Amino acid sequence: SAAAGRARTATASANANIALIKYWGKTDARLHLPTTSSLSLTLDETWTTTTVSFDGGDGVQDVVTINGLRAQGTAFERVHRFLSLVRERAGLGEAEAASVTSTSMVPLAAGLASSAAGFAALAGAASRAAGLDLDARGLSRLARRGSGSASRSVFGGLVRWNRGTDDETSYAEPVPCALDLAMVVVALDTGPKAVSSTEAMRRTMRTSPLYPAWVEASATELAEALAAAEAGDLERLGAVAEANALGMHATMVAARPPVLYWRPGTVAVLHEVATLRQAGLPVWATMDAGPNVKVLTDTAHAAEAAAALGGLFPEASVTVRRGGEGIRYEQP
Ligand code: 2P0
Repeated sequence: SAAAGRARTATASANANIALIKYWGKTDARLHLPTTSSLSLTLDETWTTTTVSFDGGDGVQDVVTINGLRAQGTAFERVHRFLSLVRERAGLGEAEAASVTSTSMVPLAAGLASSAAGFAALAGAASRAAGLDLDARGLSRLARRGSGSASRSVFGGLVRWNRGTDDETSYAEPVPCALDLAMVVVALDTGPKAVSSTEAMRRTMRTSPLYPAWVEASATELAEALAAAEAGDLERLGAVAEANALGMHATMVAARPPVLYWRPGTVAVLHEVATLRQAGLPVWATMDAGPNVKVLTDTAHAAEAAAALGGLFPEASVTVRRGGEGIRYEQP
C-alpha cells in the first residue's frame, strides 16, 4: 500500500482546556474558523488517550470505541469525517479504514471540555499513524477541524487561539503567563447537555441581538487578559475572564429559543464565588456550555477555595486542577 513502511499505529494523550476568553461562534462552520480569538488554560489530570490504527477497521469502515462503547450516530460521524480528512492529507484511500480506541477521564459532552481533549488526542494519533509529520502549529490547525477548542489543547499552560482568516492562519500557540493559575471545577451535573455547543453557538449567532456586542467586547477583553497574565495580575485577569464568560451566556439567554444551561445550583455557586471574593479570596467564575462552574484562582489559594466551595455545595463534585501539559505521545 501507499503507506507501507510508515507507522500504522500511534497513541497520543491530550488534556482538556478551559477558556478564560471564550470561543463562541464560527465564521466558517466547515473549517471551524471562529468569530473571535480566545484564551485558555490547559488543565492537568483531564486527559484523553487515543490510539489510531489504519488496520482496515471492521473490514468495511472505521470503528470507534470510546470508553469501551462503540460510537454511533453523530459521535461516530464526527470522528469518521476527521479520519477522512487525515486520509486525504496523507494520500490514503477511503478503503484504509481505521480502528480508534479512546479513553477519557472527563465526562463526555457535559460542558467539561471533553471534545477539546478528545479531538486533540485524535489529531495527534491519527496524523502520526497516517505518516503525516506535522509541527505543533500544523497539529493545532488539524485539531481545530475536529473541534474548535481542540486547537488549544495541543499546547500546555496558557494558550491563545488566533482566530485567523483561513485554514492557514487559524491556530493556537502558548502565551506568557507570570501566574501559577488553577481552576476549581464545581461539577453540579455531569450528564450530557440538552443542546450541543455546535448547535447552541449557531443559534446564538443567528438569533441573539446581543451577540455582536459580545464579539466586539471580546477583542478588548482578550488584550486585557493577555496583559494581565503577563504582568501577573490575577485580579485583573479574573475580572475580565468572568465578564467575558457571563457575557457569552447573556448572548445565549437572548437567543430564540433561548439556550439556558444554568441550573439553580449554577446561580448559587456564582453568588458564593462573589461572596468568597468579597471576603478576600482571589476567585472568579467561568462557565462553558453546561451548568458547571469553574473557578479561576492561583495554586496558592486553590485548596482553600475548593474546601470552601465543597463545604457549601456537598452535592457537587469539587476538584482542583492546575495548569497541565500539551499533547504527548506514547513511545512506540
Ligand atoms: C470555549 N466552548 O472557548 C467555548 C466556551 C464552550 C463554551 O469551545 O463546534 O466543542 O466543535 O468547534 O469547541 C465548545 O465548543 O465546538 C467550546 P465545535 P467546541 O471553550
